[in-house]
Amino acid sequence: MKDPNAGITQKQLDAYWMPFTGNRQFKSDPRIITAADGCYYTDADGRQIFDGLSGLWTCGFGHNIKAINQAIAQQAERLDFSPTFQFGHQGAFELAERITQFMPPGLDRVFFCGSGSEAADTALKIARGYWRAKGQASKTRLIGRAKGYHGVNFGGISVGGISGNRASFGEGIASDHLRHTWLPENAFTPGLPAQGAERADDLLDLIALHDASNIAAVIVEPLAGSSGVFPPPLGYLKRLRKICDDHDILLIFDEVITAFGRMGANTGAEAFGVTPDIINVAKQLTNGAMPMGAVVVDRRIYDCFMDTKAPHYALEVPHGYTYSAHPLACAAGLAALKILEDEQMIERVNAIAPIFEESIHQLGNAPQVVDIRNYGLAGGFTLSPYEGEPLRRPFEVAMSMWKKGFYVRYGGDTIQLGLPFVVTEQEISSLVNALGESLAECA
Ligand code: PXG
Repeated sequence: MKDPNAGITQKQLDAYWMPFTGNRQFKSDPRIITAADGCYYTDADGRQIFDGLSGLWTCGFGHNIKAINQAIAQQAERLDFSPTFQFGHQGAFELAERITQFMPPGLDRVFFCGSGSEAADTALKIARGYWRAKGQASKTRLIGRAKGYHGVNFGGISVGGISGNRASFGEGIASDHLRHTWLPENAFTPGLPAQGAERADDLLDLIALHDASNIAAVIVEPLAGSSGVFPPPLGYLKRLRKICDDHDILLIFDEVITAFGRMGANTGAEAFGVTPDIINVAKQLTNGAMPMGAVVVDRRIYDCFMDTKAPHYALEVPHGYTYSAHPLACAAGLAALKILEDEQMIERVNAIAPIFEESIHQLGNAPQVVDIRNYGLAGGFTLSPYEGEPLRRPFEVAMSMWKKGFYVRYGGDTIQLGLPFVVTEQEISSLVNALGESLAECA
């Protein structure tokens, strides 16, 4: 019998304050992961666990990708760290240009950071700085959307629309929120829901309230991910784009989950046919092997910052992180984007996505399932709550799945699936069968 705690002592368990984790529950029954390869984790008992969320939406290619590992190792030997304030290293420039090849035309200036949360706050600061540079300094308010997730820093939680992530922390920055796009009449719609484009008009109400002269930007996930996978209603993003254009408001797509393949396209912008002014990326950029985020901006935003009368040696934007464009992350990013292209990952997503869609919607009659949503290789289930305990059932389902050898994500009243791009039809079938059993057990 193996040690289920993998030799981790009680003192060690106590010392680690785990992120987004019920620490008391976890430490009473630890789930320790010791290795990963392909679509499977190994746990401390030696069990193989299927990775139903591609890590945390990070590892679309699966785990232990040799070309990425080698790129990181070789980079570490050559240049382990380089200051990126006032100095540059080759990988940063190379990766910036490479990223632009996956972005919609016009979005071709890249600011690096270390995570999706840093990308959110960076993009919001760039939006405010842009209007100030244009002499419209009153345009500071930032608009998010209910059910939106933009990480956990103060900007991100201010525009974020998951109240539980904000409730404990007091005042944020000046923001307001569109309503979410989930409508009961769309329940169980495969792909993009037909109803709800008019919810974009919420922005007109917020403009009437705050006035466009005080609004810097709107930030949305083209497909809301962590709140439970909510694809945009048909026509919604186009309408939002039009209103932003009409009122001189920047549109930011937070594509931390949707960029680099998961939507069966380079970006959600491409998948849904709408080009924002700024796109945030992270996660899949390095296939999760190194922490990295980036904010990709329309060239006219960059040019606006450069068009300054300040001395040529002055900073155009006093912003950046010690780990912006970290050499190891750049190496991982370059290797990952090469694989995305060479191994036709997007084509693979498009080939398997219809099978994923059909399979998960077979659970439409499973007990306690009140909605199923999907797009590309993202899927979300809403479960009916226990009386007075809305969060318990998804937790129980996810724990039951873990026991059966499947890692799925639970959050709020939802279960989320973000399958690896290299998943097989057989693996989808096993996962969906197990989920059906777990739902029945937790009915
Ligand atoms: N924006 C979006 C759209 C995200 O999904 C972040 C920003 C923040 O990224 P960092 O790297 O700071 O965590 C995210 C992160 C889930 C889940 O269960 C989703 C995320 C993170 C952890 C879990 O869906 N998304």
